[in-house]
Amino acid sequence: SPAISHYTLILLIQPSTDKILLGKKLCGFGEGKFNGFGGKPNPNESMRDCALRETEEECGVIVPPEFLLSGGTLTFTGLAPKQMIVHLYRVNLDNFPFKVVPSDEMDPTWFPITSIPFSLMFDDDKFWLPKLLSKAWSADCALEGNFHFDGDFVSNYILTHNDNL
Ligand code: 6U4
Ligand code: NA
Ligand code: NA
Repeated sequence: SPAISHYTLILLIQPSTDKILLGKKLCGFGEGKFNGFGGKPNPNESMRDCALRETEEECGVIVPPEFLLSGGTLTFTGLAPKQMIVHLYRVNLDNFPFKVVPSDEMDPTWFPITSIPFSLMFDDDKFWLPKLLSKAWSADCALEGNFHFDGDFVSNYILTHNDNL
């Protein structure tokens, strides 16, 4: 069976302005795409600590741990030889003061929640992100998404995904 790599992905929402802070990836995997913040845990680092560290490193936002809400997991297969498990988190930025600082990895950009640039994001995002952003969402309705990519991951073609996100 393929190796499994774990990642974190953090969505920063500001309900008072109906906006989301996304980062334009300036290098590496998915360069040029808009995405949430996150990455791989360091050895012996918990997923939550990874999420807090990556958010600060990539956009300067220091999230108090109590405001990091678990949003479930997305599993990506078809990315031979490895399978990816992405641990989702949602943060409400109205709950604490913060400063946005661009990094070498990410150019942080605000978007209205009503006009998220899905055509400039990973193709799976349009399936699960609206559910994580909905007013009805709460930490006890964790998403469980399964996506299977066919062919070349750069062209990002989704063969199948589950419906019970
Ligand atoms: P390495 O692999 O050592 O460069 P790191 O720099 O920590 O790790 P990075 O920034 O490349 O990792 O992490 C990938 C980020 O992209 C994570 O936040 C997970 C996220 N991600 C990966 N596939 C995704 C997909 N299909 N849709 C999505 N986010 C994805 O929305
Ligand atoms: Na990263
Ligand atoms: Na990293």
